[in-house]
Amino acid sequence: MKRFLLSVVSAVAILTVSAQNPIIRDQFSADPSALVVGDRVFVFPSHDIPAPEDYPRKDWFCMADYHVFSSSNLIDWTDHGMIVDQKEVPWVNSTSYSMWAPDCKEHDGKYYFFFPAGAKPVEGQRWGGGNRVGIAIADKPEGPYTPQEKYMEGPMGIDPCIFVDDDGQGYLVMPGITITKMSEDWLSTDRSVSHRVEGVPTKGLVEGPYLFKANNKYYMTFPWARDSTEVLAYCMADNIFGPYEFKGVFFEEHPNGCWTNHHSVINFKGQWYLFYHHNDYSPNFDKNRSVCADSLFFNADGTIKVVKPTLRGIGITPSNYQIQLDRYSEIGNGASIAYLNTENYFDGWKLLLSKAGAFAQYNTVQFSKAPKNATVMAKGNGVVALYQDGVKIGSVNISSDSFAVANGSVKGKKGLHHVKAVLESGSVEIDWVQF
Ligand code: FUB
Repeated sequence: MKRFLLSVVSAVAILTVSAQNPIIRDQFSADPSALVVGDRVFVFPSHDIPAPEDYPRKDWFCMADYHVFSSSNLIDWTDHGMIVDQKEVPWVNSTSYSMWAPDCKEHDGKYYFFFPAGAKPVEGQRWGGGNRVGIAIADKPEGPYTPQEKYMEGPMGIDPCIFVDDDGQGYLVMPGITITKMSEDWLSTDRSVSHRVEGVPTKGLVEGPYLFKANNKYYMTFPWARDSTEVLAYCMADNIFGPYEFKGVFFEEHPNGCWTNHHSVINFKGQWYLFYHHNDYSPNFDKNRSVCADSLFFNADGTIKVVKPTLRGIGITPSNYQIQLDRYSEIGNGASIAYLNTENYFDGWKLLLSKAGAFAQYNTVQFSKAPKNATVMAKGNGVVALYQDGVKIGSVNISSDSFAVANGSVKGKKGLHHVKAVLESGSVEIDWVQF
C-alpha cells in the first residue's frame, strides 16, 4: 500500500521548470547523477532540505528522499516527483536523513537506482546500522521505483557509482576508491573481482567517485578536498582496472567557500556536459545546494579541459521565454546582479544597470521568427538598448517604481543569436527580457 502511494505521488507531482544555472529551481538539489535515455537527459540528484524538528543536526546535510528530473532540451526540466523516501524503504532508519549521493543506470531493460542511507540499528545492539547501499528498481527512468527489502551485502559507506562498460558489464565504484564487478542480477557484487584505484591523492578527503569512458579511456573523476574546499580531479587509465594515473584538477574550488562539490559527466547529442552543485539558493548555508551544468571539453591528448562554471549554463533558450539576463554569459561596465528577494532566494536574481554603458550579454537564444517587439520586466527610469550579436535592434523605455512590464519595438533577425542589453541612460533593474 505504501509503495502504491509512493507511485501515486510520483505520478501527480510533475512540475516543469525552465532554467539556466541552477537547472533545478523548485527545491534544493545536490550530487547530480545524469543519465542519457534516448533523447532525454535524466538527473538523479540528492535532495537537501532545511533540518526539521526531529533532526538535531541543524548544521549538517539533511536528506530524506530523492526526486528525478528530466529534459529533452537542457532548458526545460521536469520534476517527476519523489521516487524513494526514507520512510518507505524497509531497511532504512526513517529518521536518519542521510540519503546522500545516488546513481542510476539501465540494466536488462530496467533502471537500477543505487542510494546510500543510514540503516536501522541492528536488533539487540545499541549502535546504528551504519551507511549502507540500497537499490530501487523501475521499468522506466522516471519510476515508479520499488526499493529492495534489504541493503546490498558488502558495500558500506556513501556515494555509490555504477559504471557500465561497453560490453554491458556493470561495476560498483565506491569511495576509497574501489571498483568491484557487479553480479549478473545487479543485486550484489562479485567481491573476488575488485580493484583499488591507484594515483588517487592520499592527503585530503576524496569522495563521490564517478567513472566514465570516452575515446576508449577510463576517467575516474572525484571531488577532492585538496586545500580548504573540494575541487574535482581525475585519474585516467586504458583499462577498467588500471593502472590509473593522476591527471589533476578539472574544476577549481567554488570561490564562495561552498565546501562540497559532486558531479557526473555525460555525452548528449555529441556534446559532453558536467553536472555539479553549488549553493546558489542558500548563500549563507552550504549544505543546501543546487544542481548546475556546464559544457565539458577534452584536449587533443584526451585530458579534460578545466571547466569554468557559468551562470548561463547549457541549452538553447527560445526567444519567447523569459530570458534571465542575470544568468549572463558576459557582464561589464559596472553591471551587477542581486537576489530579487533575500527572504526567498528561490525567486532568483535581477540585473542592475546603473550607469550608461553597463551591459549584460546572454548567449545562444533561438529566434523562431524575426522579433518585432521586446518585453522587459524591470523597474527604475532609463533606456535600455537591445542587441543581437552586437547589432542594435531597438530599445525599451523603463519608468516604474516597482517591477512592471515595459515594451519596445525592435527590428531583429530570425535564427540563433547572442542577446545583449546595454543601458543608454538612467538607472534600472531588470528581471527578464522576452521577444
Ligand atoms: O550530499 C552529501 C554528501 O556531500 C555527498 O554524498 C558527498 O559527495 C558530498 O557532496
